[in-house]
Amino acid sequence: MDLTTLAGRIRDARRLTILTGAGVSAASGVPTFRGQDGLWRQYRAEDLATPQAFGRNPRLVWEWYAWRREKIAGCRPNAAHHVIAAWSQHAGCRVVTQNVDDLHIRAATRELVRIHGSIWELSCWDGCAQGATPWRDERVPLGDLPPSCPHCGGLARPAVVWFGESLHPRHLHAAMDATECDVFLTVGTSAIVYPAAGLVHEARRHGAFTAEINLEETPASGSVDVAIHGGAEAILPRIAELLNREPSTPNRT
Ligand code: BJW
Repeated sequence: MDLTTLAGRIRDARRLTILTGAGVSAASGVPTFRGQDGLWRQYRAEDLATPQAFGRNPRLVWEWYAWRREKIAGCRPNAAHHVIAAWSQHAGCRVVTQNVDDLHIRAATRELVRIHGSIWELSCWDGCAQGATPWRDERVPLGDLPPSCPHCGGLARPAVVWFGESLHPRHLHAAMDATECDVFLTVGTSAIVYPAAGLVHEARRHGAFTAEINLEETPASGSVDVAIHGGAEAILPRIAELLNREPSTPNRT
């Protein structure tokens, strides 16, 4: 029943926004942050994804990122990425992801905002002017750790957003803008990391129909119009199938 309701809302929506988190890539084999597979050695993500952790021990943090890059390099987009990519071809659909794995890009998603950056990009930790603009480095393995900035020879960092760091204003603006929509779908995120976790509430304030797809309850579950429990890689294709049964779906201009 919930799936049919949600499919109907998506079909009628002129503006659809999808927020994704690590759960969307779980079926591709990318470890989530807070699941049982979220531990790397004895560290929690929260203890490594901070500027303080990097300042204390850049090599340790880089070893974690190098391990993740190797894992992600062997992963492919799953059915959830492909459904989202297909929907993104329609005008009015926007995708905001917290994921740094770039699997949405590999699935050819349009109108994508990567609010936490990309694990395949680096920037200068030492703050040189040229190295402030992230550069792409897809080498696996990455070579000597920690890597250096090609511009100043200083220390390079992953061009991702760590706890306590601000999102790029352009990304934050685009994400906030995307909360002005008819349907807001939050998929595979634990809904505890801000400002991303606040977007669904913002969308609701703007009058959007809100829905969550997750294996588990999250702090957002009680506030959304529809909370669907299940794997994104199974639920999204079922919604797509319901949409495809209609003659002219989705119905955005
Ligand atoms: C499935 C599934 C399947 C599994 N299908 N589902 C307001 C209130 C309180 C605190 C703050 C606040 N504003 C800011 C803060 C501080 C902080 C914060 O939010 N802390 C909270 C933990 C309390 N936020 C920040 O610091 C942010 N900066 C900021 O706001 O700047 C301004 C500011 C600065 C200082 C002070 C105040 C304001 C920056 C946040 C950056 C987060 N960075 C990371 C690392 C990115 C780089 C990297 O990848 O290494 O982003 S942390 C990590 O968490 C990563 C993720 O993108 C993010 C969210 O995780 P996600 O995607 O939800 O994954 P999981 O593992 O948590 O959940 C997976 C979910 O999937 C689960 O629910 C599963 O059930 C589900 N699932 N398989 C469907 N198959």
